Amino acid sequence: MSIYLGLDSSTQSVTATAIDVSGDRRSILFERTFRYDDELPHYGTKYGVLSSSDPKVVHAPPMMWSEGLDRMMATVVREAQIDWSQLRAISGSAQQHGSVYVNADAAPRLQQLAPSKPLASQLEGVFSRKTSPIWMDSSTTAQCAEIEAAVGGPRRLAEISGSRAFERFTGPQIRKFAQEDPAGYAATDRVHLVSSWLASLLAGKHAPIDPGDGSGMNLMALSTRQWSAEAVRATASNLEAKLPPVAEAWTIAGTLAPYWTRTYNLPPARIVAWSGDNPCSLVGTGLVREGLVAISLGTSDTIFGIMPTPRPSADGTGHVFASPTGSYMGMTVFKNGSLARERIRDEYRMDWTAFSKALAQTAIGNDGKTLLPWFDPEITPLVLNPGVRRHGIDAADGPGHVRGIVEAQMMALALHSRWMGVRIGTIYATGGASANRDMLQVMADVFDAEVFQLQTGNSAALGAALRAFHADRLADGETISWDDVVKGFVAPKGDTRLTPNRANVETYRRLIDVYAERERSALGAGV
Ligand code: XUL
Repeated sequence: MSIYLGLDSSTQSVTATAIDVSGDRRSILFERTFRYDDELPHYGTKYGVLSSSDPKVVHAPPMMWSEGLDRMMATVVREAQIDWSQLRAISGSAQQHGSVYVNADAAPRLQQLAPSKPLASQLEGVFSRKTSPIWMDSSTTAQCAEIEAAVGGPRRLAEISGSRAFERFTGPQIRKFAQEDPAGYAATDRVHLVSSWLASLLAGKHAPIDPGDGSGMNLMALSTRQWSAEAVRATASNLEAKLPPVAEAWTIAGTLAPYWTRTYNLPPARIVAWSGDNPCSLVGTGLVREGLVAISLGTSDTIFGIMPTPRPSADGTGHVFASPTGSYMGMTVFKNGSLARERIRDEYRMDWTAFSKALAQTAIGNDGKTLLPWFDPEITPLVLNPGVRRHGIDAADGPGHVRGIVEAQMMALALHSRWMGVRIGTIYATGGASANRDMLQVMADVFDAEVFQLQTGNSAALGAALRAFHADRLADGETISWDDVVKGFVAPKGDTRLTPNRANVETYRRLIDVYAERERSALGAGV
Protein backbone atom coordinates (compact mmCIF):
# COMPACT_ATOMS: atom_id res chain seq x y z
CA MET A 1 0.00 0.00 0.00
CA SER A 2 1.15 3.55 -0.72
CA ILE A 3 -1.12 6.14 0.85
CA TYR A 4 -1.28 9.78 -0.17
CA LEU A 5 -3.25 12.47 1.59
CA GLY A 6 -4.71 15.53 -0.14
CA LEU A 7 -6.12 18.40 1.91
CA ASP A 8 -8.18 21.31 0.64
CA SER A 9 -8.64 24.48 2.66
CA SER A 10 -11.40 26.22 0.74
CA THR A 11 -13.38 29.36 1.52
CA GLN A 12 -16.06 27.61 3.53
CA SER A 13 -14.66 24.23 4.47
CA VAL A 14 -11.77 21.82 4.82
CA THR A 15 -11.71 18.51 2.93
CA ALA A 16 -9.37 15.55 3.18
CA THR A 17 -9.04 12.81 0.56
CA ALA A 18 -6.81 9.79 1.13
CA ILE A 19 -5.90 7.58 -1.82
CA ASP A 20 -4.14 4.26 -2.21
CA VAL A 21 -1.88 3.65 -5.18
CA SER A 22 -0.52 0.13 -5.27
CA GLY A 23 0.49 -0.71 -8.80
CA ASP A 24 -2.69 -0.86 -10.83
CA ARG A 25 -4.91 -0.90 -7.76
CA ARG A 26 -6.04 2.67 -7.26
CA SER A 27 -8.73 3.76 -4.91
CA ILE A 28 -10.08 6.62 -2.85
CA LEU A 29 -9.90 5.33 0.72
CA PHE A 30 -11.48 8.18 2.61
CA GLU A 31 -13.11 11.55 2.09
CA ARG A 32 -14.25 13.92 4.79
CA THR A 33 -15.35 17.58 4.83
CA PHE A 34 -16.26 20.00 7.59
CA ARG A 35 -17.34 23.61 7.44
CA TYR A 36 -15.41 26.28 9.31
CA ASP A 37 -18.63 27.87 10.61
CA ASP A 38 -19.68 24.56 12.22
CA GLU A 39 -16.37 23.12 13.34
CA LEU A 40 -14.66 26.29 14.56
CA PRO A 41 -17.54 28.60 15.52
CA HIS A 42 -15.36 30.63 17.92
CA TYR A 43 -13.89 32.52 14.93
CA GLY A 44 -17.33 33.98 14.23
CA THR A 45 -17.24 33.46 10.46
CA LYS A 46 -20.28 33.15 8.21
CA TYR A 47 -19.60 31.04 5.11
CA GLY A 48 -15.95 31.06 6.22
CA VAL A 49 -15.50 34.83 6.14
CA LEU A 50 -15.68 37.66 8.65
CA SER A 51 -18.44 40.17 8.31
CA SER A 52 -17.56 43.73 7.37
CA SER A 53 -19.52 46.91 6.91
CA ASP A 54 -18.04 47.39 3.42
CA PRO A 55 -19.11 44.64 0.96
CA LYS A 56 -15.85 45.17 -0.93
CA VAL A 57 -13.75 44.14 2.09
CA VAL A 58 -13.67 40.39 2.72
CA HIS A 59 -11.23 38.89 5.23
CA ALA A 60 -10.85 35.63 7.16
CA PRO A 61 -8.73 34.68 10.20
CA PRO A 62 -5.43 32.94 9.30
CA MET A 63 -5.54 31.31 12.73
CA MET A 64 -8.81 29.62 11.72
CA TRP A 65 -7.17 28.05 8.66
CA SER A 66 -4.27 26.89 10.85
CA GLU A 67 -6.54 25.39 13.48
CA GLY A 68 -8.71 23.92 10.71
CA LEU A 69 -5.69 22.01 9.39
CA ASP A 70 -4.97 20.65 12.85
CA ARG A 71 -8.62 19.72 13.38
CA MET A 72 -8.74 17.91 10.03
CA MET A 73 -5.57 15.92 10.73
CA ALA A 74 -7.10 14.84 14.06
CA THR A 75 -10.36 13.90 12.30
CA VAL A 76 -8.65 11.93 9.56
CA VAL A 77 -6.56 9.90 11.97
CA ARG A 78 -9.51 9.28 14.29
CA GLU A 79 -12.08 8.37 11.65
CA ALA A 80 -10.29 6.70 8.76
CA GLN A 81 -9.65 3.01 9.19
CA ILE A 82 -6.32 3.21 7.40
CA ASP A 83 -2.88 1.86 8.16
CA TRP A 84 -1.25 5.27 8.42
CA SER A 85 2.23 3.76 8.67
CA GLN A 86 1.95 3.50 4.86
CA LEU A 87 1.42 7.25 4.41
CA ARG A 88 4.08 8.37 1.96
CA ALA A 89 3.29 12.01 1.16
CA ILE A 90 0.85 14.84 1.84
CA SER A 91 0.01 17.80 -0.36
CA GLY A 92 -2.72 20.35 -0.35
CA SER A 93 -4.89 22.84 -2.09
CA ALA A 94 -6.18 26.16 -0.81
CA GLN A 95 -8.43 28.98 -1.87
CA GLN A 96 -6.31 31.18 -4.11
CA HIS A 97 -5.03 34.74 -3.60
CA GLY A 98 -5.58 34.93 0.20
CA SER A 99 -2.43 36.06 1.94
CA VAL A 100 -0.95 35.30 5.38
CA TYR A 101 1.43 37.85 6.92
CA VAL A 102 3.84 36.58 9.56
CA ASN A 103 6.65 38.17 11.54
CA ALA A 104 10.20 36.98 12.19
CA ASP A 105 8.98 34.82 15.11
CA ALA A 106 7.27 32.49 12.66
CA ALA A 107 10.38 30.61 11.54
CA PRO A 108 11.53 29.56 15.04
CA ARG A 109 7.95 28.86 16.13
CA LEU A 110 7.34 26.61 13.12
CA GLN A 111 10.48 24.70 13.97
CA GLN A 112 9.63 24.27 17.63
CA LEU A 113 5.94 23.32 17.53
CA ALA A 114 5.50 21.12 20.60
CA PRO A 115 3.29 18.00 20.35
CA SER A 116 1.99 18.46 23.87
CA LYS A 117 0.25 21.81 23.23
CA PRO A 118 -2.60 22.83 20.92
CA LEU A 119 -1.28 24.22 17.62
CA ALA A 120 -3.26 27.47 17.71
CA SER A 121 -1.92 28.55 21.10
CA GLN A 122 1.61 28.07 19.80
CA LEU A 123 0.97 30.44 16.89
CA GLU A 124 -0.27 33.32 19.06
CA GLY A 125 1.56 36.50 18.05
CA VAL A 126 3.10 35.31 14.75
CA PHE A 127 0.59 37.02 12.45
CA SER A 128 1.65 40.58 11.61
CA ARG A 129 -1.76 41.10 10.02
CA LYS A 130 -4.52 39.66 12.19
CA THR A 131 -6.98 39.00 9.38
CA SER A 132 -6.23 37.96 5.82
CA PRO A 133 -7.81 39.44 2.71
CA ILE A 134 -9.25 36.64 0.58
CA TRP A 135 -10.27 36.18 -3.05
CA MET A 136 -13.73 37.67 -2.40
CA ASP A 137 -12.20 41.05 -1.51
CA SER A 138 -12.60 43.73 -4.15
CA SER A 139 -11.31 46.76 -2.26
CA THR A 140 -8.04 47.41 -4.13
CA THR A 141 -9.13 49.16 -7.33
CA ALA A 142 -6.77 52.10 -6.63
CA GLN A 143 -3.80 49.78 -6.03
CA CYS A 144 -4.58 47.83 -9.23
CA ALA A 145 -4.42 51.04 -11.24
CA GLU A 146 -1.16 52.09 -9.57
CA ILE A 147 0.55 48.77 -10.24
CA GLU A 148 -0.62 48.65 -13.86
CA ALA A 149 0.57 52.24 -14.42
CA ALA A 150 3.97 51.45 -12.91
CA VAL A 151 4.65 48.52 -15.27
CA GLY A 152 3.24 50.21 -18.39
CA GLY A 153 -0.46 49.33 -18.41
CA PRO A 154 -2.83 46.38 -17.98
CA ARG A 155 -1.68 44.59 -21.14
CA ARG A 156 1.91 44.71 -20.07
CA LEU A 157 1.03 43.31 -16.64
CA ALA A 158 -0.97 40.53 -18.34
CA GLU A 159 1.98 39.75 -20.61
CA ILE A 160 4.25 39.45 -17.60
CA SER A 161 2.00 37.73 -15.07
CA GLY A 162 -0.85 36.20 -17.11
CA SER A 163 -3.50 38.63 -15.82
CA ARG A 164 -4.12 42.36 -15.69
CA ALA A 165 -4.37 43.60 -12.10
CA PHE A 166 -7.36 42.10 -10.31
CA GLU A 167 -8.66 43.40 -6.99
CA ARG A 168 -8.40 40.02 -5.25
CA PHE A 169 -4.88 39.21 -6.49
CA THR A 170 -2.25 39.20 -3.79
CA GLY A 171 0.02 41.95 -5.18
CA PRO A 172 -2.65 44.69 -5.02
CA GLN A 173 -3.66 43.40 -1.57
CA ILE A 174 -0.07 43.59 -0.32
CA ARG A 175 0.24 47.12 -1.70
CA LYS A 176 -2.91 48.18 0.14
CA PHE A 177 -1.59 46.74 3.42
CA ALA A 178 1.78 48.48 2.96
CA GLN A 179 -0.01 51.79 2.35
CA GLU A 180 -2.57 51.52 5.13
CA ASP A 181 -0.44 49.90 7.83
CA PRO A 182 3.22 50.65 7.14
CA ALA A 183 4.23 49.45 10.62
CA GLY A 184 2.42 46.13 10.14
CA TYR A 185 4.02 45.74 6.71
CA ALA A 186 7.47 46.53 8.14
CA ALA A 187 6.92 43.91 10.87
CA THR A 188 6.08 41.33 8.19
CA ASP A 189 8.95 38.96 7.59
CA ARG A 190 7.12 36.68 5.12
CA VAL A 191 3.99 37.01 3.01
CA HIS A 192 2.58 33.56 2.40
CA LEU A 193 -0.39 32.41 0.40
CA VAL A 194 -2.92 30.27 2.27
CA SER A 195 -1.43 27.28 0.45
CA SER A 196 2.23 27.92 1.30
CA TRP A 197 1.38 28.82 4.92
CA LEU A 198 -0.44 25.54 5.54
CA ALA A 199 2.41 23.61 3.88
CA SER A 200 4.80 25.47 6.22
CA LEU A 201 2.84 24.29 9.25
CA LEU A 202 3.08 20.68 8.13
CA ALA A 203 6.78 20.89 7.26
CA GLY A 204 7.72 22.92 10.36
CA LYS A 205 9.51 25.51 8.23
CA HIS A 206 8.73 28.14 5.60
CA ALA A 207 7.53 26.37 2.44
CA PRO A 208 7.74 27.70 -1.14
CA ILE A 209 4.89 28.99 -3.29
CA ASP A 210 4.18 26.87 -6.37
CA PRO A 211 3.88 28.54 -9.80
CA GLY A 212 0.17 27.70 -10.04
CA ASP A 213 -0.81 29.64 -6.94
CA GLY A 214 1.99 32.16 -7.59
CA SER A 215 0.18 33.09 -10.83
CA GLY A 216 -2.67 34.54 -8.78
CA MET A 217 -0.57 37.33 -7.34
CA ASN A 218 0.26 39.67 -10.27
CA LEU A 219 3.86 39.18 -9.09
CA MET A 220 5.23 36.16 -10.94
CA ALA A 221 6.61 36.11 -14.47
CA LEU A 222 4.84 33.33 -16.36
CA SER A 223 7.79 32.94 -18.72
CA THR A 224 10.30 32.08 -15.97
CA ARG A 225 7.94 30.84 -13.23
CA GLN A 226 9.90 33.10 -10.84
CA TRP A 227 9.11 36.48 -9.25
CA SER A 228 9.12 39.29 -11.78
CA ALA A 229 11.46 42.01 -10.49
CA GLU A 230 9.40 44.56 -12.43
CA ALA A 231 6.05 43.56 -10.93
CA VAL A 232 7.47 43.14 -7.43
CA ARG A 233 9.03 46.63 -7.61
CA ALA A 234 5.74 48.12 -8.77
CA THR A 235 3.88 46.57 -5.82
CA ALA A 236 5.60 47.47 -2.55
CA SER A 237 9.03 48.39 -1.26
CA ASN A 238 11.28 45.65 0.04
CA LEU A 239 8.79 43.00 -1.06
CA GLU A 240 11.28 40.64 -2.73
CA ALA A 241 12.79 39.86 0.69
CA LYS A 242 9.37 38.99 2.15
CA LEU A 243 8.25 36.54 -0.54
CA PRO A 244 8.93 32.82 -0.23
CA PRO A 245 10.74 31.34 -3.22
CA VAL A 246 8.68 29.99 -6.13
CA ALA A 247 9.31 26.28 -6.63
CA GLU A 248 7.64 23.75 -8.93
CA ALA A 249 4.54 22.06 -7.55
CA TRP A 250 6.36 18.73 -7.16
CA THR A 251 8.96 20.22 -4.79
CA ILE A 252 9.40 18.37 -1.51
CA ALA A 253 9.08 21.15 1.07
CA GLY A 254 10.22 18.90 3.92
CA THR A 255 8.93 15.99 5.95
CA LEU A 256 5.99 15.96 8.34
CA ALA A 257 7.20 17.87 11.42
CA PRO A 258 7.43 16.23 14.87
CA TYR A 259 4.32 18.11 16.06
CA TRP A 260 2.24 16.03 13.66
CA THR A 261 4.09 12.75 13.80
CA ARG A 262 3.98 12.66 17.60
CA THR A 263 0.54 14.15 18.17
CA TYR A 264 -1.15 11.93 15.59
CA ASN A 265 1.25 8.98 15.46
CA LEU A 266 2.05 9.45 11.78
CA PRO A 267 5.23 8.61 9.85
CA PRO A 268 7.57 11.41 8.64
CA ALA A 269 5.81 11.58 5.27
CA ARG A 270 7.04 13.87 2.49
CA ILE A 271 5.36 17.29 2.43
CA VAL A 272 4.83 18.33 -1.17
CA ALA A 273 4.37 22.03 -2.04
CA TRP A 274 0.71 23.04 -1.86
CA SER A 275 -1.08 24.82 -4.69
CA GLY A 276 -4.28 26.74 -5.36
CA ASP A 277 -7.64 25.02 -5.55
CA ASN A 278 -8.09 25.61 -9.27
CA PRO A 279 -4.64 24.31 -10.28
CA CYS A 280 -5.25 21.28 -8.03
CA SER A 281 -8.69 20.75 -9.56
CA LEU A 282 -7.09 20.68 -12.99
CA VAL A 283 -5.23 17.54 -11.89
CA GLY A 284 -8.18 16.20 -9.88
CA THR A 285 -10.45 16.37 -12.92
CA GLY A 286 -7.81 14.74 -15.13
CA LEU A 287 -7.40 17.77 -17.40
CA VAL A 288 -3.80 16.99 -18.12
CA ARG A 289 -4.23 17.49 -21.87
CA GLU A 290 -5.62 20.30 -24.02
CA GLY A 291 -9.16 20.14 -25.43
CA LEU A 292 -11.26 19.45 -22.37
CA VAL A 293 -12.50 22.03 -19.91
CA ALA A 294 -13.77 21.69 -16.38
CA ILE A 295 -16.39 23.81 -14.71
CA SER A 296 -16.26 23.92 -10.96
CA LEU A 297 -19.46 25.00 -9.24
CA GLY A 298 -18.35 25.95 -5.76
CA THR A 299 -18.27 29.12 -3.67
CA SER A 300 -16.76 30.58 -6.84
CA ASP A 301 -17.80 29.22 -10.23
CA THR A 302 -14.76 28.68 -12.43
CA ILE A 303 -14.08 27.39 -15.92
CA PHE A 304 -10.60 26.22 -16.80
CA GLY A 305 -8.56 24.05 -19.11
CA ILE A 306 -4.98 23.33 -20.17
CA MET A 307 -3.26 25.84 -22.46
CA PRO A 308 0.13 24.55 -23.71
CA THR A 309 1.34 28.05 -24.60
CA PRO A 310 0.26 31.03 -22.53
CA ARG A 311 -2.15 33.37 -24.37
CA PRO A 312 -3.35 36.06 -21.95
CA SER A 313 -6.89 37.28 -22.62
CA ALA A 314 -6.80 40.35 -24.86
CA ASP A 315 -9.89 41.90 -23.26
CA GLY A 316 -8.61 41.45 -19.71
CA THR A 317 -11.35 38.98 -18.74
CA GLY A 318 -9.57 35.84 -17.66
CA HIS A 319 -6.28 34.52 -16.40
CA VAL A 320 -3.44 32.39 -17.58
CA PHE A 321 -1.96 30.47 -14.68
CA ALA A 322 1.01 28.13 -14.56
CA SER A 323 -0.36 24.64 -14.12
CA PRO A 324 1.01 22.20 -11.55
CA THR A 325 1.69 19.82 -14.42
CA GLY A 326 4.40 22.19 -15.68
CA SER A 327 2.21 23.60 -18.49
CA TYR A 328 -0.36 26.44 -18.40
CA MET A 329 -4.07 26.79 -17.76
CA GLY A 330 -6.66 29.34 -18.88
CA MET A 331 -9.34 30.27 -16.38
CA THR A 332 -12.26 32.63 -15.75
CA VAL A 333 -13.68 33.12 -12.26
CA PHE A 334 -17.09 34.27 -11.05
CA LYS A 335 -17.73 35.32 -7.49
CA ASN A 336 -21.51 34.88 -7.48
CA GLY A 337 -21.46 31.09 -7.44
CA SER A 338 -22.95 28.89 -4.75
CA LEU A 339 -23.75 31.70 -2.32
CA ALA A 340 -25.92 33.33 -4.99
CA ARG A 341 -27.71 30.02 -5.70
CA GLU A 342 -28.24 29.56 -1.96
CA ARG A 343 -29.64 33.07 -1.59
CA ILE A 344 -32.34 32.30 -4.11
CA ARG A 345 -33.01 28.89 -2.60
CA ASP A 346 -33.37 30.43 0.87
CA GLU A 347 -35.28 33.52 -0.18
CA TYR A 348 -38.00 31.39 -1.77
CA ARG A 349 -37.91 28.86 1.10
CA MET A 350 -36.80 25.88 -0.97
CA ASP A 351 -34.45 22.96 -0.42
CA TRP A 352 -32.35 21.60 -3.26
CA THR A 353 -35.11 19.18 -4.30
CA ALA A 354 -37.59 22.04 -4.62
CA PHE A 355 -34.91 24.08 -6.44
CA SER A 356 -34.50 21.28 -9.02
CA LYS A 357 -38.26 20.92 -9.32
CA ALA A 358 -38.58 24.66 -10.00
CA LEU A 359 -35.96 24.31 -12.72
CA ALA A 360 -37.86 21.42 -14.29
CA GLN A 361 -41.18 23.30 -14.18
CA THR A 362 -40.04 26.48 -15.89
CA ALA A 363 -39.65 27.05 -19.61
CA ILE A 364 -36.21 26.68 -21.21
CA GLY A 365 -35.00 30.24 -21.75
CA ASN A 366 -37.43 31.57 -19.09
CA ASP A 367 -39.57 33.13 -21.86
CA GLY A 368 -36.79 35.64 -22.50
CA LYS A 369 -36.69 36.80 -18.88
CA THR A 370 -33.21 37.07 -17.37
CA LEU A 371 -31.42 38.27 -14.29
CA LEU A 372 -27.88 39.52 -13.80
CA PRO A 373 -26.79 37.58 -10.69
CA TRP A 374 -24.67 40.18 -8.91
CA PHE A 375 -25.69 39.65 -5.29
CA ASP A 376 -22.11 40.41 -4.25
CA PRO A 377 -19.50 42.51 -6.08
CA GLU A 378 -18.61 40.46 -9.17
CA ILE A 379 -15.22 39.58 -10.64
CA THR A 380 -16.42 38.69 -14.16
CA PRO A 381 -17.47 41.13 -15.44
CA LEU A 382 -16.12 43.63 -12.92
CA VAL A 383 -19.04 44.88 -10.80
CA LEU A 384 -18.05 46.80 -7.68
CA ASN A 385 -21.51 47.99 -6.66
CA PRO A 386 -23.60 44.86 -6.33
CA GLY A 387 -27.28 44.45 -7.08
CA VAL A 388 -29.36 41.92 -9.00
CA ARG A 389 -30.81 43.33 -12.23
CA ARG A 390 -34.08 41.64 -13.25
CA HIS A 391 -35.48 41.73 -16.77
CA GLY A 392 -39.11 40.62 -16.71
CA ILE A 393 -38.84 38.38 -13.63
CA ASP A 394 -41.37 39.26 -10.97
CA ALA A 395 -39.94 39.65 -7.45
CA ALA A 396 -42.44 37.06 -6.13
CA ASP A 397 -41.67 34.50 -8.85
CA GLY A 398 -39.49 31.90 -7.05
CA PRO A 399 -39.26 29.35 -9.89
CA GLY A 400 -38.50 32.18 -12.35
CA HIS A 401 -35.59 33.22 -10.15
CA VAL A 402 -34.28 29.66 -9.94
CA ARG A 403 -34.21 29.34 -13.72
CA GLY A 404 -32.96 32.92 -13.99
CA ILE A 405 -29.91 32.36 -11.79
CA VAL A 406 -28.92 29.03 -13.32
CA GLU A 407 -29.26 30.29 -16.89
CA ALA A 408 -27.43 33.54 -16.03
CA GLN A 409 -24.53 31.67 -14.47
CA MET A 410 -24.22 29.25 -17.39
CA MET A 411 -24.49 31.99 -20.02
CA ALA A 412 -21.90 34.11 -18.18
CA LEU A 413 -19.56 31.08 -18.05
CA ALA A 414 -19.97 30.53 -21.79
CA LEU A 415 -19.67 34.20 -22.74
CA HIS A 416 -16.61 34.95 -20.68
CA SER A 417 -14.62 31.87 -21.64
CA ARG A 418 -14.68 32.74 -25.36
CA TRP A 419 -11.33 34.50 -24.94
CA MET A 420 -9.66 31.10 -24.47
CA GLY A 421 -10.34 30.38 -28.14
CA VAL A 422 -11.28 26.75 -27.48
CA ARG A 423 -14.26 25.02 -29.10
CA ILE A 424 -15.70 23.36 -26.02
CA GLY A 425 -17.12 19.94 -26.87
CA THR A 426 -16.77 18.19 -23.52
CA ILE A 427 -17.08 19.55 -20.01
CA TYR A 428 -16.19 17.83 -16.76
CA ALA A 429 -18.33 19.23 -13.97
CA THR A 430 -17.09 19.32 -10.40
CA GLY A 431 -17.67 21.18 -7.12
CA GLY A 432 -20.61 20.83 -4.72
CA ALA A 433 -23.37 21.93 -7.11
CA SER A 434 -22.20 19.52 -9.84
CA ALA A 435 -24.30 16.89 -8.08
CA ASN A 436 -27.39 18.64 -9.47
CA ARG A 437 -28.08 17.11 -12.89
CA ASP A 438 -30.85 19.57 -13.75
CA MET A 439 -28.34 22.38 -13.52
CA LEU A 440 -25.86 20.41 -15.59
CA GLN A 441 -28.46 19.95 -18.33
CA VAL A 442 -28.66 23.74 -18.62
CA MET A 443 -24.86 23.73 -18.86
CA ALA A 444 -24.94 21.16 -21.69
CA ASP A 445 -27.59 23.15 -23.57
CA VAL A 446 -25.96 26.58 -23.14
CA PHE A 447 -22.50 25.30 -24.18
CA ASP A 448 -23.82 22.84 -26.78
CA ALA A 449 -21.42 20.34 -25.23
CA GLU A 450 -21.57 16.98 -23.51
CA VAL A 451 -21.18 17.18 -19.73
CA PHE A 452 -19.83 14.49 -17.41
CA GLN A 453 -19.96 14.24 -13.66
CA LEU A 454 -16.80 13.02 -11.99
CA GLN A 455 -16.45 10.30 -9.40
CA THR A 456 -15.93 12.89 -6.68
CA GLY A 457 -17.02 16.49 -6.36
CA ASN A 458 -13.87 17.11 -4.30
CA SER A 459 -11.54 17.48 -7.25
CA ALA A 460 -9.24 19.94 -5.47
CA ALA A 461 -8.48 17.58 -2.57
CA LEU A 462 -8.16 14.63 -4.96
CA GLY A 463 -5.83 16.70 -7.18
CA ALA A 464 -3.69 17.47 -4.15
CA ALA A 465 -3.48 13.76 -3.26
CA LEU A 466 -2.53 12.93 -6.86
CA ARG A 467 0.13 15.65 -6.83
CA ALA A 468 1.53 14.12 -3.63
CA PHE A 469 1.73 10.77 -5.45
CA HIS A 470 3.42 12.35 -8.50
CA ALA A 471 6.01 14.23 -6.41
CA ASP A 472 6.75 11.18 -4.28
CA ARG A 473 7.51 9.07 -7.35
CA LEU A 474 9.75 11.80 -8.80
CA ALA A 475 11.56 12.14 -5.48
CA ASP A 476 12.27 8.41 -5.64
CA GLY A 477 13.90 8.96 -9.02
CA GLU A 478 11.08 7.45 -11.10
CA THR A 479 9.58 9.14 -14.12
CA ILE A 480 5.83 9.10 -14.29
CA SER A 481 3.56 10.68 -16.90
CA TRP A 482 0.57 12.76 -15.84
CA ASP A 483 -1.72 10.36 -17.70
CA ASP A 484 -0.38 7.64 -15.48
CA VAL A 485 -0.78 9.76 -12.34
CA VAL A 486 -4.49 10.37 -12.88
CA LYS A 487 -5.30 6.92 -14.33
CA GLY A 488 -8.05 5.11 -12.46
CA PHE A 489 -9.09 8.14 -10.42
CA VAL A 490 -10.57 10.73 -12.69
CA ALA A 491 -12.31 8.96 -15.56
CA PRO A 492 -15.87 10.27 -15.63
CA LYS A 493 -18.49 7.59 -15.47
CA GLY A 494 -20.18 7.03 -18.83
CA ASP A 495 -23.61 6.85 -17.27
CA THR A 496 -23.27 10.41 -15.95
CA ARG A 497 -23.06 11.83 -19.49
CA LEU A 498 -25.56 14.56 -20.36
CA THR A 499 -25.99 15.59 -23.97
CA PRO A 500 -27.31 18.86 -25.36
CA ASN A 501 -30.90 19.04 -26.53
CA ARG A 502 -31.07 20.55 -30.06
CA ALA A 503 -34.10 22.76 -29.47
CA ASN A 504 -32.71 24.08 -26.19
CA VAL A 505 -29.34 24.83 -27.79
CA GLU A 506 -31.17 27.03 -30.33
CA THR A 507 -33.05 28.84 -27.57
CA TYR A 508 -29.81 29.63 -25.75
CA ARG A 509 -28.00 30.63 -28.93
CA ARG A 510 -30.50 33.48 -29.16
CA LEU A 511 -30.79 34.22 -25.45
CA ILE A 512 -27.05 34.53 -24.88
CA ASP A 513 -26.94 37.56 -27.20
CA VAL A 514 -29.79 39.13 -25.25
CA TYR A 515 -27.99 38.36 -22.00
CA ALA A 516 -24.73 39.82 -23.32
CA GLU A 517 -26.53 42.98 -24.35
CA ARG A 518 -28.23 43.34 -20.94
CA GLU A 519 -24.89 42.83 -19.24
CA ARG A 520 -23.24 45.43 -21.49
CA SER A 521 -25.93 47.98 -20.85
CA ALA A 522 -25.77 47.43 -17.06
CA LEU A 523 -22.00 47.89 -17.20
CA GLY A 524 -22.43 50.98 -19.38
CA ALA A 525 -24.83 52.44 -16.83
CA GLY A 526 -22.04 52.15 -14.25
CA VAL A 527 -21.70 49.36 -11.72
C1 XUL B 1 -9.55 31.89 -8.39
C2 XUL B 1 -10.47 32.40 -7.35
C3 XUL B 1 -11.36 31.42 -6.66
C4 XUL B 1 -10.74 30.91 -5.40
C5 XUL B 1 -11.80 30.12 -4.65
O1 XUL B 1 -8.92 32.91 -9.08
O2 XUL B 1 -10.50 33.55 -7.02
O3 XUL B 1 -11.69 30.36 -7.51
O4 XUL B 1 -9.59 30.17 -5.66
O5 XUL B 1 -11.32 29.26 -3.75
